[in-house]
Amino acid sequence: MYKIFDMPGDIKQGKGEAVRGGHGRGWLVLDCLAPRRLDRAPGWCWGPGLPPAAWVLGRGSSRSPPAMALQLFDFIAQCLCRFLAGISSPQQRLPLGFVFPFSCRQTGLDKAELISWSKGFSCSDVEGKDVVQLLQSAINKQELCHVDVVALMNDTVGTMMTCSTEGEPCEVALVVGTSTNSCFMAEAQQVEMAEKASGQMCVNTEWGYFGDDGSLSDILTPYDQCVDQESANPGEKRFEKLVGSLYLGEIVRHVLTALAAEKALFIGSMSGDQEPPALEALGLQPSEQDCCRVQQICRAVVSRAAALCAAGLAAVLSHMCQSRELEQMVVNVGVDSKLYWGHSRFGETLQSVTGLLAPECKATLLPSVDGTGRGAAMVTAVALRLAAQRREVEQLLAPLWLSRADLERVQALMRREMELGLGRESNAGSSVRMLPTYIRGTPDGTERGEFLALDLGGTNFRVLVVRVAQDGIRMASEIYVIPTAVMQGTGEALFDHIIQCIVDFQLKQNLMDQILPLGFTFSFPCQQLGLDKAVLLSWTKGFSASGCVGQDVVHLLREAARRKQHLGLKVVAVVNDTVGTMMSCAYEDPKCEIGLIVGTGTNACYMEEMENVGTVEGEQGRMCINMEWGAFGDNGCLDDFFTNFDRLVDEKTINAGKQRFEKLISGMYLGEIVRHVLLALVEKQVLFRGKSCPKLQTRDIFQTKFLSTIEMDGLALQKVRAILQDLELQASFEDSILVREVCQTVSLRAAQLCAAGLAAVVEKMRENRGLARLAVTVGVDGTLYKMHPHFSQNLQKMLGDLAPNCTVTLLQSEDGSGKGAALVAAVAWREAEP
Ligand code: 0WK
Ligand code: BGC
Repeated sequence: MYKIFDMPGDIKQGKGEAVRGGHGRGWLVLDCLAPRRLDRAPGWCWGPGLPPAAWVLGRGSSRSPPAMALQLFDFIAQCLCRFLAGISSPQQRLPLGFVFPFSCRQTGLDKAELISWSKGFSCSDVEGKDVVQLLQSAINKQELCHVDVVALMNDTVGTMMTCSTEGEPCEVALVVGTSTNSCFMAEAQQVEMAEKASGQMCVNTEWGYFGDDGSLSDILTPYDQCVDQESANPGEKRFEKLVGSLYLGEIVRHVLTALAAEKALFIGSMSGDQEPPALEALGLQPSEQDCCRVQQICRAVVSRAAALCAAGLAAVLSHMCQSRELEQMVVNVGVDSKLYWGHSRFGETLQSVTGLLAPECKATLLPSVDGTGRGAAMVTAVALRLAAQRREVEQLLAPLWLSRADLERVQALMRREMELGLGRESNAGSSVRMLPTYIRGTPDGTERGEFLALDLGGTNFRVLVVRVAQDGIRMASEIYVIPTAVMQGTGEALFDHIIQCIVDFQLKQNLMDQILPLGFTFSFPCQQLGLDKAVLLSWTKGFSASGCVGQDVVHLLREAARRKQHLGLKVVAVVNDTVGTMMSCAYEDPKCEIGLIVGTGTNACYMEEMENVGTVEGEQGRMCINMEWGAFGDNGCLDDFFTNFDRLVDEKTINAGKQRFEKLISGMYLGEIVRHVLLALVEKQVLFRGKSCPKLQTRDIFQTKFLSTIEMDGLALQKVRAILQDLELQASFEDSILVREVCQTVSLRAAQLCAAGLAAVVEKMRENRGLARLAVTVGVDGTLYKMHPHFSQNLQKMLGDLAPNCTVTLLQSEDGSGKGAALVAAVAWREAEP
């Protein structure tokens, strides 16, 4: 069973005009096994039937195999050339639909890999190849550059579409010609190979192979065994060899031979080794009785073929009826069959036996008068529309696709901004502020004690108590919400709120009577003036509390404690969340010398050589630098990489023009970028049928967490539709796929940009240390990094590509930076002790 494709809505309704080839539009249909009558179909059809030579090219020929494939498709292209020379095709571009009646693994309307030849075809070097590609390159060789192969389909599908156009939707098709096959509209959720979880999907049964597993052995006669043994593919296509007209004559011949050998036929008119068929023509003098018997045998063979077909058809119909949970099912079956036309008994037997075996299904057999031409034209028309839509989508998404060169450029720009940021003179001109943290080393395991820690700046505000002991670290914590009104109110209110949470926590933890050293993770850009002194340079991530920028945040906290008469507060260290994360992970892995946050915001810190830190006195040892890379590009150095979608997002933020790198990467913004891309696709009529979506106009309605869900592997598209339904978006299957592609595009860009930034850092550290190879660990935290199904892999992969001389381990922080803040407090406390 091979999935072909789902029947897009408009085919189902059989929109006539495409078929009628309205407005002079035409499609080329190539039916490589079609009978001549096809040229009656509207639009351009052609099917001269390939000369046997083309079929067997490669069998017994001395030429090298590859040539064979080329020869077949060259031959087809030459015929097409002659055909087009004979007609004046009005349009520039000529879309071509290719009816290819062989079993193919189809991965798109214009992508189909040949699984195996049959019907005597055996051109070498085609199996396993994309047949559309082979045909297109042969056509291009004929300088037919205006012909595009836009769709390939099995002849059963062409038949089903053709019979559907006559206003009678067909959901099953049967081809009984040289060989036999069928297709039907299956319930998508039944088709495991397909992702589609709702609606229907056309499935090409390739029932010719039925019985190849021996399941038909009890009905195969010795005559069938003979025909199979003598065929080009013994043991294969057993069902086909019982039904297809390529074999029926042979079956009859073997029956006649056997009967003649048993002197039950042609008594006295046969010489042992003469072949019997076509009686007189074969030099036989058949008696009246012989003729009757031969007729009987022919009828028996054809009736059996028809009955077997009916059994197969009944199986398909019952399956459809059950999978649709119907008592009764009325269905039209498109039939393209020489036997059907050529042999009255065949049609009758097929109809009656089907009715017998599937009484719950009322099947109307609709013989296709046009073969597959008309249907193929329909599919080609849809393929064309889908291809045009695809071009629209690619045009719109292209600015979000970053090439390797783009990312190397971002890496180089980051490196340059880092160098500028470290320079005393050049610091002001850099968008990456490279803030010294006064942290000179990572934990050495001797830290001890009990500490309070605050973690402000991420999704949640956390208060923690951290006990650092010989046997490890134990923590207890509580999460508190910072309401938007407080985030964007006054500084006093914000810090008062923080103190209130601390008091609540100490009460709950029974710590009110203890004065514990406190480490404060404050995840905003601060000019650190000492371990416990940091001046806020600017707010980010939606915070804008007044009266804080330019202030020492530790002082603001102490003031609030004083206002709240909470005298038990002993702030000994304030750190950025990147630093807290690095310290926390370094406690587990001493090679951890970089901290990375990809959460609401994004940022990184790393251990820089003091000799390179021009903004701080001293040449010895190292110091942790908080890069504040979120602001990378605020000086315009990244403008080439900003798309209109990014500009639309930035314009609506409370810090427009700021944190530009952050707004390409972090969780606060990815959902918004996706929302704007979706709106643009709706406007281009390639999403949600171009219907306006009021809810989608709402800012922040498409949350970044949706990306993590939608991009989850194996997530049924039903789930994607459910998310979109919650946004009052009626998404089709195609819409859901497109929405997922947009999410993947936006999150991949974020991960790759992050990798470019990190590559600049590790490469600098490697050069700093004059190493050929650097092995380093990066402590990582942040909801986006932790929750997104592919972010970390995409980051790791691109990092490996951009910094091949560095072995970078991304170590996910489990306890957040609160633990890191406590470790910094422990070091500060130890050093402060007399
Ligand atoms: C957890 C850390 C915290 C940091 C946060 C970032 O403990 O310091 O600010 O990760 O991730 P977010 O919560 O913004 O997703
Ligand atoms: C802040 C950084 C912080 C990062 C991650 C950014 O918006 O400027 O200080 O490290 O978010 O939370």
